[in-house]
Amino acid sequence: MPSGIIIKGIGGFYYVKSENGVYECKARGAFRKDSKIPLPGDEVILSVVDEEKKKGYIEEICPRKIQLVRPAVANINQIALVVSVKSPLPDFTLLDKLLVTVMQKKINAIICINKIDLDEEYKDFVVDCYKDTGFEIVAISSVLDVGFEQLAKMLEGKITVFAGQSGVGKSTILNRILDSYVMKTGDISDKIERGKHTTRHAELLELKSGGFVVDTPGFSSFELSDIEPEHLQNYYPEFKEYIGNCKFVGCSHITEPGCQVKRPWRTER
Ligand SMILES: Nc1nc2c(ncn2[C@@H]2O[C@H](COP(=O)(O)OP(=O)(O)O)[C@@H](O)[C@H]2O)c(=O)[nH]1
Ligand SMILES: [Mg+2]
Ligand SMILES: [Zn+2]
Repeated sequence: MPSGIIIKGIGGFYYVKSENGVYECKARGAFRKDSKIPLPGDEVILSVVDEEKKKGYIEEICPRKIQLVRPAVANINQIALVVSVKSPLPDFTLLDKLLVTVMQKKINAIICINKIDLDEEYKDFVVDCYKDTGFEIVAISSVLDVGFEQLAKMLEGKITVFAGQSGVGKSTILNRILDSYVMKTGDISDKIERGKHTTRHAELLELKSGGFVVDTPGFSSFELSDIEPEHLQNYYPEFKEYIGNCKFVGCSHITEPGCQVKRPWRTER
């Protein structure tokens, strides 16, 4: 039986991309007994009932490597966290929460700094803030037409979810990337729709380079799961060289005197 990857699910139908094209499938396999619900990103085994009309059944869901809850998508390789230098200003707390979460889930992250045409200096400041984290950083502007090649390289052959506040330019970036890199030349109206809609169902959009991207409507809130306050420091890679040098044992790096984690930041700015 052929295998494929679910690219979207709508109204009980799942669209499965396989070697021979995209099949419209219903779920029927034994996995339903375990109330396992197929997700975009799932690798599945399907049985074809009509080759001409491209219809089939999902018979089996392969074990998931990873699963996100919001957006509900499986087997992603990385998350591109998008902030803009202006309109809106970066929400650093949200960005940090997302970075902590991806580290906890052991997902790779890319920090995309968008709309750099609006404030070059502030872009440098944001890069400076995150340069020691070890995460990949890319600066983008659709107005100046920069950063897209670098970003496209980072997306090659991977499933990447785009996340960030609404208005930072996620859909613009994706339309742009899909314009230049999409496999099939998509229908124009379809593309406009895609830009307008705040996508409710996660959908895998295929890149020419073999990877997929997933748009999200943006996070208004985000919950960190199960991290003890004293362990939070371990999710900031740039703290590592200073932790343990603070004056007080158990320093929370907030207001304690002699804190070495805060010190370099205070003196440099
Ligand atoms: N100046 C500037 N504006 C941009 C850029 N990218 C997107 N925008 C604008 O930002 C607004 C929000 O973009 P959108 O892609 O819908 O953001 P999303 O909510 O994150 O999907 C739109 O008005 C875009 O035209 C950019 O590189 N520079
Ligand atoms: Mg959008
Ligand atoms: Zn400290």
